[in-house]
Amino acid sequence: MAEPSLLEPFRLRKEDVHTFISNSDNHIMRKGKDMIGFFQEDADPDRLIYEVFEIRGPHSTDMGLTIMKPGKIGREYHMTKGHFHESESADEYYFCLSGKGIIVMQSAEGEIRHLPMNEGGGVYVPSGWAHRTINIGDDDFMLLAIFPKDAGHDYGTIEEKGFRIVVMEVDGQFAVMDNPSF
Ligand code: PAN
Ligand code: ZN
Repeated sequence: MAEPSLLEPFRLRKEDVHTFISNSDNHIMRKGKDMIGFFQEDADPDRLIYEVFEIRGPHSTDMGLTIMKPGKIGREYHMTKGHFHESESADEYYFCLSGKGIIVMQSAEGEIRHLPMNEGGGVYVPSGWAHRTINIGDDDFMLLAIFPKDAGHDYGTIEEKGFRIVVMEVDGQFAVMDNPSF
């Protein structure tokens, strides 16, 4: 594995995400073909849904910048796969740099929360809660996430069962609905 990058003090605004991107250690792209089974309908395999640029911090935390494209698959808004952290103690902080979205969180016991995320706002994801973000706006939805190095990402549980709720477009508005396949 590459050595962690040594970081200078920096700030991050929506205008200068390119600086973060050009310093990133890892780039993940999720297209329709990478998300088969996550949406109720399958997306065009080549459609870009979101990208993540990660910077490994030199000490206890890593950072991820997620850029989600606007759009829907059928009536379901673009969303991330969503995951639990493998480490039981790994919590996470999310900050919205631009756009309009929702974060859904679900505990191992099935308790569910959904919170709006808009430019300038942040959200705390406690340890033990799976999390997924959804772009309900017409523009890119950009998020900075900060998480412990040893967090680990468990995608399998969500891939198999999904979240208890889905976010769909109904009459031109977003609506949070029970997931029929949960
Ligand atoms: C984020 C997510 C990112 C992409 O950096 O990894 O938004 O979502 P998925 O990992 O679910 O595809 C984070 O929560 N890191 O822990
Ligand atoms: Zn996470």
